Amino acid sequence: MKHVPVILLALACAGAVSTLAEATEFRITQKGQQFNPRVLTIKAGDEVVFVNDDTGTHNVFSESAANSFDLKAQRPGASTRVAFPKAGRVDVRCAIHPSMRMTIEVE
Ligand SMILES: [Cu+2]
Repeated sequence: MKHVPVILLALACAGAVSTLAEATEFRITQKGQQFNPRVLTIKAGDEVVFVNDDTGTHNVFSESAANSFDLKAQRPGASTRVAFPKAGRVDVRCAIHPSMRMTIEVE
C-alpha cells in the first residue's frame, strides 16, 4: 500500500508558502501600473514580497504608521520582501504613480 505524505500535499495545495517561523509569505505584483491583488488580509508577523513585473520603475511605500516602509526605486524584475509585525490597516501606494493603490489588512 502506498502512503501519501499528507503534509506535503497540504503545502502543495496552499496558496502561500509557509516558513519555518510560521510566518506566511504572500506575493503582490505590480503590472500595468496596478497592484495585484488590490486587497490582502494577512496576520501580524507575515511577510509580503513586492514584485515589479512592469517595464518601468516603481516606488512602493506604506502610508500607515502601523507598518511603515519605503522600498525606494524598485527596478523592473526586482522583488523586495517586507515583514508586517503589527496589526492594523496598511495603505500601500507608489510614489511615482498616484493611481497605484492597495490595502493590506494585518490581523
Ligand atoms: Cu509605480
